[in-house]
Amino acid sequence: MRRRNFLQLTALSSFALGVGCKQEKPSQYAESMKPVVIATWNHGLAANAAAWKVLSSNGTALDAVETGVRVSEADPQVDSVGYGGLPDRDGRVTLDAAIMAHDSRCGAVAALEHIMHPISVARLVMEKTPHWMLVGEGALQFALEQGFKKENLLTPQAKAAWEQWLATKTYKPTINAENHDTIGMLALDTAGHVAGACTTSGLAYKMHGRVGDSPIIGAGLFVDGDVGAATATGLGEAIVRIAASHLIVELMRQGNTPEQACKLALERLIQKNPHYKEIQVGFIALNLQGQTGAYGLQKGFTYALHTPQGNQLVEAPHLLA
Ligand code: SD4
Repeated sequence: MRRRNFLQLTALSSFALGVGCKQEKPSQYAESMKPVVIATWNHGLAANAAAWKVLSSNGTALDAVETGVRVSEADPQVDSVGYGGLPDRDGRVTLDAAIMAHDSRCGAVAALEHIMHPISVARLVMEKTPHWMLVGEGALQFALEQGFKKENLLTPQAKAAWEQWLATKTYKPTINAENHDTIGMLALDTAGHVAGACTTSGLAYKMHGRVGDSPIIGAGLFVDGDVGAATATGLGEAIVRIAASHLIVELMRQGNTPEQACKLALERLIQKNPHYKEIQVGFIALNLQGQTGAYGLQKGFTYALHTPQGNQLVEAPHLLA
């Protein structure tokens, strides 16, 4: 896949990989590490750059994560998010997204069709309705009422890939080392608030109506303003079994670094998913001191980290040999 073509391992990775060190002086660390934004996969770099514009002008983490992931949603080259996303097995592009703020407000959409920016619809579900999630036709109806434009999100490239898949006549959608790309993004702003967003077209060639982990608060995304935030990418069916993002935040609350928390969650995930060797899952996490961490189940999970020192792509450590 394209994103692996320009992997850079830099000096920053030793910071990003965290090496499990606990913070001696959290308050000083906080001073030096705000703002910060971290996002999954190679396309997280472009998303981070957009988020950084918001953060560096003292914008909120919530605005930053929404602005950031919209870049991937609009990019036809990113085939697991928004426009250009691979369709379900019936050829329909159905989108899942969630957003969460430091004060625990959250919004989500699932199985939403024809709308390029599901993350912005999720934010409006949070801000303008008494609910946290809308799905399918109801989510579309709400989006149209809010002024979003109905569009065809199936690009010729994604349609061709689906037609090729149809010809195989097998039904075993998987998320292995190559089939994934969901963007999850976490940010800490200059005011010390965290927020997160996660948006995806989900598992390629899924059954129509299938919803993954990404829009499920606690599974694909979780934010706690007292602790930090976490988000997930990979096979949703495996991630929901351990409510992974909530678990990671709770592990950080208990004193683990973001990297340790991501690793421990993956250890739990393999206990609960006997077929773990066939799938890929990746987690990223951020705490209130601006410390970040990530872990992949298998080799190849990359993430983008933007600190005041710059925007870098990092390969996460991985659990399986
Ligand atoms: C899902 N977690 O729908 C998503 C897919 C994903 O990168 O992460 N793709 O299960």
